[in-house]
Amino acid sequence: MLDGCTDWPDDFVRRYREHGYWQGVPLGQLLREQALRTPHKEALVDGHRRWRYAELDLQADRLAAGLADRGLRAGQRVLVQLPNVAEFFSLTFALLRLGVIPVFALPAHREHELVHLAQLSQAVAYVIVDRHLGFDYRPLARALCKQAPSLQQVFVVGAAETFVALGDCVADPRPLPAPDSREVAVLLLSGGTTGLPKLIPRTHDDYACNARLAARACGFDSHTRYLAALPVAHNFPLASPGAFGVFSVGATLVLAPEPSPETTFELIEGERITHTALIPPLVLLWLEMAQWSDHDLSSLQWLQVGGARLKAEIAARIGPTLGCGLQQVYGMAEGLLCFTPLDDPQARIFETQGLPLTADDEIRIVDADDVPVAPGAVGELLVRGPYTIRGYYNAAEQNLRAFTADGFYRSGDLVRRLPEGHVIVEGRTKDVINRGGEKIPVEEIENLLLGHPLIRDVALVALADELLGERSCACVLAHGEQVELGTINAWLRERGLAAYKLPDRLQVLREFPLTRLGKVNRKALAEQVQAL
Ligand code: OOB
Repeated sequence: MLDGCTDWPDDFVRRYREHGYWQGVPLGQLLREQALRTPHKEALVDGHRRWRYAELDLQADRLAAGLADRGLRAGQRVLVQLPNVAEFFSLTFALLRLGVIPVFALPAHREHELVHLAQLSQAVAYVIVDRHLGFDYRPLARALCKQAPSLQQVFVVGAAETFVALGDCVADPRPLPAPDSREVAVLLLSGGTTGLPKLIPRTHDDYACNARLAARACGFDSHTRYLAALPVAHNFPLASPGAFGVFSVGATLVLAPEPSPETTFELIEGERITHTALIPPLVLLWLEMAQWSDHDLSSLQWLQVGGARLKAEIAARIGPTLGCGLQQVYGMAEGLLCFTPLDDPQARIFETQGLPLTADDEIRIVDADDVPVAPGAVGELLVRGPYTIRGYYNAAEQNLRAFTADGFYRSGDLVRRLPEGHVIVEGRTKDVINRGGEKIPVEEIENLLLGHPLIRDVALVALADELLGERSCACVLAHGEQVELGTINAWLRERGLAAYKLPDRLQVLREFPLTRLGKVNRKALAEQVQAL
């Protein structure tokens, strides 16, 4: 396995193979098999572009050959920051076929996040689109290259300016040695744990298992027309089941440039979409707009919702308003996926986050001392299984904290389980703010803010919010002068912080409430500020 990654112990490898989770097929081959089976079937729709399976397969082969000619080699990492465009997939499959490992940044990430990702992964290349939703990624690439010396090449989808156009990196397909399915296929970003974002190595075997079994749990078949409304760089629309789930059954993927109802309702009607996935704040927006819209949404069969807790009252409005079924999804880029079964009674679908995907997802719910809690009680969810990582990439020290000695991942989520096994997410122990599904690592923002000349001390806390579930509030002790949200956020933006991580509110205080041990009492602080 790639250096810096933690492999599963041999007995687990044997078990996951015997039980059929790991099928020994690299992800690039999944597309090849589908292209041989149904070459003329529509694989991918991006605006006016429609690629059949044979075309997507050929594009990936041509790019793989072209990128190999430009020096990319198996085991190297490439930072990929693409929105929902067709090239995301031709490129991803090209890299997968070469054994080059994509590191998926979100389109919303900026210099601050990208420098960290490039350094952590030692990526040799960076792939962007020229512009998307009014933002030009080329100046960002120039700034990034100055700070991340490992980046030797930048490839651009669209107008390349001083860089190389991805469209020019094609060559005649040629046979390439297939990567080992036990190798790392992709590096995903963690939204999950305390501290700076970490990289999650997912192997061909485990990620294929993730997508294939998720597709089954969600009832995908070759007639499925899935709309990717969320950014496909995220694990949920990428492989849970998302795009890879779609390709695993020979279905059709339709890409939305952004998830607003204005854009997506038209696509649902025009493309006869059957399935899609959203985070809770978007559900609210869709429900609101559906009452006014005269778009025909009747093709929509299932709406998957995950990323943050969905309120039962909102869940209950989905069927009557959108005319489709709801499936709750509780997942994490580190692995574990839970889905409400499609045929569960309504109450279960509204009030739980579903059942683990496989019988070999071992779940432990423990107290602060790692002792299992009584059945039905709330505790931290620990998990081990055929598609859950055993360690972050190049993070030996953090891995000691994030994993138990016997290989369970500490999710940092507080959950309880019903007697039938359904998981209900009740809270968390980790220092992350879940802003409607977008994860804000508290420590990362606090460390940045501590660098501001007017800020003496800071604690970033989550406040309850109707739309987002949670929003972030920077509580600060200031040096004399006035500090204001606008100026602080402008300052953070200058440092290249992604917009979704900017504090929603700023509260200047004289002092922080402390715990008996003299640490900031975040819970008391959040309550105090919420009440102001
Ligand atoms: C998904 O993945 P990540 O890696 O961005 O975030 C994982 C964390 C979980 O540990 C949990 O804290 C939270 O997001 N979460 C939920 C949730 N789904 C995820 N909290 C409450 N209710 C839910 N339904 O967010 C993700 C990955 C794959 C599929 C779906 C979501």
